[in-house]
Amino acid sequence: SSRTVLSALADGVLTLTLNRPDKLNAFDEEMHLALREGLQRAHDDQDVRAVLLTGSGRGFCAGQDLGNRDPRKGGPKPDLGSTLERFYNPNMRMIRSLSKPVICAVNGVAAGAGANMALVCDIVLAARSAKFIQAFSKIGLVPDSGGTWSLTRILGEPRAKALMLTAEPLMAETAADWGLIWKAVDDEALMTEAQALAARLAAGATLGLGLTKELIQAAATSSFDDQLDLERDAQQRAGHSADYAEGVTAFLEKRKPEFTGQ
Ligand code: T3D
Repeated sequence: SSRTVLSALADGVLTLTLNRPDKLNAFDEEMHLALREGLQRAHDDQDVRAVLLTGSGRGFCAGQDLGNRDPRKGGPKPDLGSTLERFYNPNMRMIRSLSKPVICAVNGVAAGAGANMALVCDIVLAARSAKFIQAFSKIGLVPDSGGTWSLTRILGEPRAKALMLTAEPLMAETAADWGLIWKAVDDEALMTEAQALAARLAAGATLGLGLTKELIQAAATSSFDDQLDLERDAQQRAGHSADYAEGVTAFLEKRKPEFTGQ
């Protein structure tokens, strides 16, 4: 495992910490690959039942490391379509398709692909001092990492366009008021609260939570009838899980359930 993404498993929570603090955790190839490795572990390891993504230092993630894109250094122009295809997009897809909850603790500024990566996560908490910046337009690029999809769906065109065309920072509190994230939390409380939430989810009925995530994501493109069918199929699977049996037993015995994730 790499030092550019710290990876630690405790109580079923795999915490992945972006760790290039001097660059506000901007992405270079090594950090992309390290994040991919962490997400792959989250997928493969049965002991991982929730993921907590955060950043070290005062920033969450400043998007692409522009030091690696210096035109003054000469050479051919970079093929950014290829870097999205090879590095950004696979990680965004892994977060979204992971059948375990991914909590994001946005500890500081989230800019460019860093902002949009946060929005791919399932539950986003942000420090009150954190801001989200669709920085792309300032350097002549288009928003990526799903930003044109997420912001447009969540906020609608008027706010998505204003944020993306102007690159004006959006404070955590407003992001929460607009429904872009789950909540803004006092800076000092962010990590405690995010860890508690991640631990709670990691102690949950993992199969059911994974299916729930899948269903919600399918809703965007399903008809009502199709969605009812998907719910039927997912409920059938959940109904066969050990955690469902435990959940009902615990209810009837008036005690807390002890879910195993199976
Ligand atoms: O290229 C491709 O593969 C295509 C994919 C693109 C995806 C993208 O994400 S494009 C967007 C890239 N990101 C940006 O344009 C954001 C650039 N950064 C900023 O605008 C500002 O740094 C922030 C608004 C994020 C934070 O501002 P502030 O004032 O709090 O901090 P700062 O002083 O600007 O940054 C602190 C240090 O981090 C500084 O280094 P120094 O001077 O102390 O040595 C700064 O250069 C460095 N840093 C911040 N962001 C980046 C970065 N270094 C490299 N790349 C960065 N993106």
